[in-house]
Amino acid sequence: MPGKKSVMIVLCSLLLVAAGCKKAATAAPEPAKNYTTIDWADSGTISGTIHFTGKAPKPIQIDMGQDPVCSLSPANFTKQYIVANGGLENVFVYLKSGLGDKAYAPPSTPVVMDQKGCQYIPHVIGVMAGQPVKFTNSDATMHNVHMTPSLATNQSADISEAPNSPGETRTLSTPELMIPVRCNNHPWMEAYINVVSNPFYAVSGADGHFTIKGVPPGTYTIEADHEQLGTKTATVTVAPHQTATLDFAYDMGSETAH
Ligand SMILES: [Cu+2]
Repeated sequence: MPGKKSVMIVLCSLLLVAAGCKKAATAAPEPAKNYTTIDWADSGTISGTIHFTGKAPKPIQIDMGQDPVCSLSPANFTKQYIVANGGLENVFVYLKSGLGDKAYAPPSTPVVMDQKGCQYIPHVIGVMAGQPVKFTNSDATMHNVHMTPSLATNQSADISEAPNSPGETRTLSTPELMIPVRCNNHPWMEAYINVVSNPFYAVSGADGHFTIKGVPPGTYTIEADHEQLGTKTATVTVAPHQTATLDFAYDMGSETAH
């Protein structure tokens, strides 16, 4: 039966030759693993706040005048430091170690990063290694997704997306934090992708708060990462049905107290 499948195989082989096999290296299926599923009945929660002290640069309104479509969008501000009530937004928090040999299957549902109002939304995302990221364009202008991982095992991307494009999907295979995404058409557009090996992660919200649910009982190293201020780690013990509180504090070390 020389059906669709064999045609696909021939096509793929040709593409591999053309692409120097780079794509195949990351797209190869992983060997079957004994995956652990989240035990919601016996798990705990890690919850806390990313505190910020000192004086952060105030968000600056971006001049989007170079693109008439962008300039019609709502005002767009820099997102490096968003502090509200002493809490820092857009900090990626994840379970760095302590799971032992537990492995979790990457979801097949993509994490979506949209281009809307000539900015990436959300500004910071988390995704599991092997889980797709979908880049969509909700704007009536041409955008570009230029993703530049540092690790050779994660494939970079440079995707042009037409107005109101339904989007393209890419998958990163290896854990790596704060992979930058920029738009070649609009130099102010910037976002970060965090690839991790387990589903226990969160991004701090507008008040600096984060919550990670479904964590199996145990003692873990948790890491927080901010695009400018870097990483901080802490240890936390999670008990069944309990919420363990874990706060992090970043300080710009300025003359202004919080
Ligand atoms: Cu753009």
